[in-house]
Amino acid sequence: ISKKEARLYLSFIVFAFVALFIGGLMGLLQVLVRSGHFTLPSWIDYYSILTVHGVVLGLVLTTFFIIGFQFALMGKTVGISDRQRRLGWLSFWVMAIGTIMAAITILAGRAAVLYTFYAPLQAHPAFYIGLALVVVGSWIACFVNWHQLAVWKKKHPGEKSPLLAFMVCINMAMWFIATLGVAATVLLQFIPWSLGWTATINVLLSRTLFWYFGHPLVYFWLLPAYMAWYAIIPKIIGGKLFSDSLARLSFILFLFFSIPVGLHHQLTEPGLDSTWKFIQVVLTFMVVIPSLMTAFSMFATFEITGRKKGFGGLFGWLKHLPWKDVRFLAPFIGMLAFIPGGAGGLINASYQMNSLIHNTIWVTGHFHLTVATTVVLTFFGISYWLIPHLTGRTLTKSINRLGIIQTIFWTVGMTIMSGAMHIQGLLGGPRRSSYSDYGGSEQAAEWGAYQMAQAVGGTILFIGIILMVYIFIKLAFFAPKGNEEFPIAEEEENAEPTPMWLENWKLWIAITIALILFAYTIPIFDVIQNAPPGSPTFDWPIGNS
Ligand code: HAS
Repeated sequence: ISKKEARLYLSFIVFAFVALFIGGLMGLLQVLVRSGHFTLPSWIDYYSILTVHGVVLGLVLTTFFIIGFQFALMGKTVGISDRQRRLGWLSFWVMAIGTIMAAITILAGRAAVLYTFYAPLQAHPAFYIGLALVVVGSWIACFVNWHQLAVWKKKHPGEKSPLLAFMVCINMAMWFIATLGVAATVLLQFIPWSLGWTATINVLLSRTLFWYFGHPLVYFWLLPAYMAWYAIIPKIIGGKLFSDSLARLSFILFLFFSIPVGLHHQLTEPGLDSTWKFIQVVLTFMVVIPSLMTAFSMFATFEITGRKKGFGGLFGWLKHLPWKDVRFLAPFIGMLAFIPGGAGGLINASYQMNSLIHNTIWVTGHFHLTVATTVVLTFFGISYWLIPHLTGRTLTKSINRLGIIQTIFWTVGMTIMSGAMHIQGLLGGPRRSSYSDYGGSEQAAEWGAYQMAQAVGGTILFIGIILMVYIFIKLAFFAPKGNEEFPIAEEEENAEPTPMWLENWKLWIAITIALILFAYTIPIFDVIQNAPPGSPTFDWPIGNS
């Protein structure tokens, strides 16, 4: 890999690790405050910290890591030209400037609007302009990635595209279509409103457009982890990819069903017809299918590899897995976490059960299992080989051992914290609130022990973050020089050849758009027609002063 290329990919990843440290620190403050045993100094506002935590980890760490990783995958599989690389830098700088603008606004206390930032909360215009820049920067990356694949295809007529490049382009297609919703609400609603050009805002429209983007956002996080599970983990365990066609099909299904499902975040919301909520719940259950296909494929890969190595018996093949290799262990624990994490998602999506958990801290527990464990542990697993590969160093035995300790800290901390969040949520504990005994209420008294457990789990996790940042610095600057492998698996010999129709991009995009139009046209029309024209700025308890 050329130095110039490596520098581009690494810049995105460095940004992500800085975000990890800042966001993690804010997370620690939150669990401490919620435990009731710690008060923030009067000049720090709880909701500003919660906003930094959500924005920096949920939006910045993820987006920067993903785009850096995806660029590295594209560079490796289809190549990158000088011009594409320069555009990659443009994407980086536009996103970085946008992030810094938004971060300064939040730290100045002018954007305590949480990472979902929908109305009626209002932030300073610089926050929205910053976010718009992040989106525009990411679009540049989309176009570069698509162009990279197009150039490759031109040079290789009639050949199927490399699997990882195909996956990156699907993820970017989904991202592009999804971000149109958030771009619309930011440009047409929030910026004019925050600048005082319009006196009111259609709250329901802003929330609906946000969730049109907000749900595919979670799959934008998940799919790079799936790229590693499908195409990289098999190589690390000494096996092969179970089926190229199955992997492609599952990504296509994600493209179809990730977007027309946002209403499952708004099931309790008045002003939306329940028929459409129900339809989107059904579509939500469709988006579960590609995850089940992935689980099947991973089991198949593990079992086939184990049996080929001669491990028999019902579960004997489990023994062959390289448990002491952190490049495998961290993502594997991510997979395990996705079993309860995904099951929780099914509960959330079930129309009736949603009313039990909505706006409780159960939801926070759900996404700490899914994004903060499944996705983040897989990203850590990727970092152990990608960073030394980019910096011309190697993952030594001692760093590997430290990585295993880090993984254990993460697993233990997250199990305690997320488990306690799930239970407290079922007992009615609200999400997004600082500590209160609710006037001595009996129900609130039941939550105390779980809040303490979250503080304990959160503290263990913070140690995990410090360890990870230390490992990152070691891998980037101090590990011995060498060549770390970029592991990409080949397909099993006896797999059926991948049919070419799986690359029918026009058809996939057309079906995606048709599904979106079906699921969203009438709800959006209703929201514009029937919702009250606006609502006053919401000043309490989260002020916009
Ligand atoms: Fe979710 C809320 C439904 C997946 C993230 N979700 C959230 C929020 C976030 C989030 C951030 O329907 C909060 C948003 C906010 O701030 O308000 N979610 C689902 C469903 C799925 C799902 C149906 N969510 C995710 C993923 C996320 C994520 C992935 C991030 C990466 N979620 C919801 C709903 C809400 C929600 C409602 C709104 C709640 C409310 O009312 O506010 C599905 O995609 C899940 C399908 C997954 C599975 C698991 C498959 C298992 C696999 C692992 C295999 C393991 C192996 C190893 C092979 C069915 C693939 C095994 C080896 C052995 C040896 C055992």
